[in-house]
Amino acid sequence: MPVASLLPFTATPNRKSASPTSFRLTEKFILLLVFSGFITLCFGAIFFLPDSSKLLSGVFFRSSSVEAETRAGMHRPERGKSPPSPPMMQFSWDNYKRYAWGSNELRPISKQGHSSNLFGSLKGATIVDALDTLYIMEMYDEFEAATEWVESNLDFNMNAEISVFEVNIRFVGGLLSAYYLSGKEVFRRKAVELGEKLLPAFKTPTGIPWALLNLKSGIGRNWPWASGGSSILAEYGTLHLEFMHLSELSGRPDFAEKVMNIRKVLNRLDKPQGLYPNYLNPNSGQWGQHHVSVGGLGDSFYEYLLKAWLMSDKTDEEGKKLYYDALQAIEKNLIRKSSGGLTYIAEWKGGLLEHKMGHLTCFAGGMIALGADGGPDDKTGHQMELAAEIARTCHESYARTSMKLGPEAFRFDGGVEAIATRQNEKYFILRPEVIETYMYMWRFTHDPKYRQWGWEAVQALEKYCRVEGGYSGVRDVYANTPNHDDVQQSFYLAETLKYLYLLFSDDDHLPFEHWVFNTEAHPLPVIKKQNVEIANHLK
Ligand code: DMJ
Repeated sequence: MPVASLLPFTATPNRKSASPTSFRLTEKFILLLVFSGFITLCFGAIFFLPDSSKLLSGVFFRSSSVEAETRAGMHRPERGKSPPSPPMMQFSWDNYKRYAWGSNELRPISKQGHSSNLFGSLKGATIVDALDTLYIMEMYDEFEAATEWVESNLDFNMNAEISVFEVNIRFVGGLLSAYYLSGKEVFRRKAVELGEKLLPAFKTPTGIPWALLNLKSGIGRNWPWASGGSSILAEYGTLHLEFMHLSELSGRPDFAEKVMNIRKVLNRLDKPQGLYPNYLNPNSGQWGQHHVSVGGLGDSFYEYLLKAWLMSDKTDEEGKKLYYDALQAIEKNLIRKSSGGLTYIAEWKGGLLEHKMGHLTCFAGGMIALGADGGPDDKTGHQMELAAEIARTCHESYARTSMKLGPEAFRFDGGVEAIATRQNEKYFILRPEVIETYMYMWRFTHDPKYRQWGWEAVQALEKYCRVEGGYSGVRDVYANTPNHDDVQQSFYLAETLKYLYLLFSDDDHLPFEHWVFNTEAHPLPVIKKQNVEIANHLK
């Protein structure tokens, strides 16, 4: 509630000309009394916060300019006011709760539960993925219901073959964030318990983990389609942030040891042109096919190098060097400009470029902006320009469709630019990466076009993806009417709606100097310098 509304005599039109000095002495006294009461209340509230939140109070809690009126309805937000996503979150959540409670995801057209093979028979992906978004949006009743579900139903003791990467980024990441935000012990306990269940995945000759793991037997294997039985760069390279926090919270060094060993294996290998191929055999420790991508199969590996450095309070110099060296190789070998002036990140197959960029690749605008001011040789300005160009290209991929939503992949060949040409690349599954980049660009530049672009995405989501039972992906963003895929992905609640919310919030809401977002948008606190002994000890 704004302080002004607590006062007995706020400036009304009749009083417009009354300056504070024109108040009578008794009015001044009452004003002072009410104001000091308000301050006392604030301190009292901080005192009663749970422990972890107390540490972060003043860091996490929003500034007064983002009002708590956001659930009222959809309207175009003014700068710093009422993000559009809480009503969207409410609608997604209510429908999930009504039709699919306990299932991994919601089918919003057929109004029933949905699960992909990524989670095996594990349950509740949407609940765990959405916990922190509910908390951040102050949907505390919903957060309580989700907490109760986790306490009574989230069970890892099952004969389930799961994706180590997906379970780590969504379940471990979701539980860790929920713990750090709410201070509730159940989340810490469940995160560590699940982390322990994932450890057998690292039982390979090199310590590079399997992609798939049976939680009961501890037997792992790789995706049958992956080159020569390889593990995938974006999968084994996207465990670092969560595992460092698991060591931090459990006092067990083995989580950190496992991910630091991945770096050691990579450091020993030759990198073609300084690039990291997407496939690595966990038995031989040799690269598989020389395919390189900053999109699918590669993406979050690069993200986690940068964020490992940031999350270590900038003590992880190795992570920093690996990130900036990799970015340099990416710029030299993969980043190109189209004849129409659009900068894009191509894919690399054994030295040949495929002039295609994925929706997934669009996260890179945000990543490059986030890393810009730590770059070597005063590259900050250059990297910010690069990030802005990528954001523009990704916006173009949205703007050039009928629905103003981006395709899964778009090309820069055969006479097209930023347009999908293959039918199986025209779908949109509520992915977050473009909005994620708008959010980072907004924070670093305050250029209003990023909020404008975010608002365009909100309108398109409402027009084409919102259905009676929730939000659905669409099969062809170039069509005039939507053909829905009938899935409300858990990352829509974890990422897309959260990044939209942050795009329209003030900068001091989850500020970057204190929080790092995992690749599923789960905020993890920076581990302050005095707490990084475990990591240093392992190097
Ligand atoms: C999310 O699960 C994560 O962002 C991951 O890194 C990539 N894919 C999805 C969203 O598109």
